[in-house]
Amino acid sequence: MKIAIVGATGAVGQQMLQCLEERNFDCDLKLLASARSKGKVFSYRGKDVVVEELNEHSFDDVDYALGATENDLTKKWMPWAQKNNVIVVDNSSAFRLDPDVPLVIPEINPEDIAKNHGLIANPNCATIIALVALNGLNKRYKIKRIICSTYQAVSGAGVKGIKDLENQSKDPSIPSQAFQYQIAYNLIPQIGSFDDLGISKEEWKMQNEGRKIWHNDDLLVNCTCVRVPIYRSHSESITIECEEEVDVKEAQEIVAKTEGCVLKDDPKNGIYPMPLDTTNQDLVYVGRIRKDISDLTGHSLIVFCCGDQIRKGAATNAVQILEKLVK
Ligand code: 2RA
Repeated sequence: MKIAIVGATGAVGQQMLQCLEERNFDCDLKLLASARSKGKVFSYRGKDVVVEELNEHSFDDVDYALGATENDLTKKWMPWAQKNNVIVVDNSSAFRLDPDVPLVIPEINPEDIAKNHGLIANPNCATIIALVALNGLNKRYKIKRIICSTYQAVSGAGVKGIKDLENQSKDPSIPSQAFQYQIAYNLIPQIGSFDDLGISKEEWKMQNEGRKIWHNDDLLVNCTCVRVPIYRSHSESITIECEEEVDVKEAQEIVAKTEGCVLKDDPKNGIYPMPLDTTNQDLVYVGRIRKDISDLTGHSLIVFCCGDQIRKGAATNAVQILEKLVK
């Protein structure tokens, strides 16, 4: 079985390679990237793999592909893959809302994988981290509305974002490559362009994608997405309004048993999720669970969660989908 990683030298592509290696995924691997990266050598299961330049014949001998390129490039190479009946798991946002394309978090809607017509989309990182944290609570309390503030790591903007933070942490005068403003010692309340409602592209994703993943077209979400000077983990402060009355102790027990989650909730003893703790591992940490005192109906709960954006927010989720595909 031959698997291609498309965009193999970017932050997500490199993490996909590492995830496959960690899982000792039995396959021949093809690494595809731009001409700039052609000839670079990486190791996979003890063998050297040389990066090849992506072109229309790249998929002639490929069975599955993991997509780790931006939207425009993804739209260019997807037909090349589909012409060869390659099954693609794509991390870009290009096809996420296409009705014929399953949008999957394996812990939540694995049954949707089988509905694919050759393409499965990976949700946005902030969506994955929030919905994994909330999935058990949604099953028990039926979430109607989500109000979410995200604190998104620079890795969401790829290698350039990581480099900006590295450089500016030493010398803040170094101009940003990935952001409009200095990111070190700063916060930027913009991820993606704004529409006429003043909502950014990133902020629409959680509602649009959450509705598709949870099969709930009535889900209402209001997001404020902020870029923060953290390397790899996204953090999210989330208020959920539910159909059922919520109970904090029960909610803690539910989260502790929710697949993909770790309960970190003993604030008086300094136990709560922090981005440094979730960096470079695949679980979503959830804590600070408490009733929303501003909702007198008792139907609202607040949680705080953290997850590694490059791993569970992108690469690991895609590899988990691939594992279910090839089983
Ligand atoms: C970001 N979620 O954090 C977007 C894309 N990875 O920039």
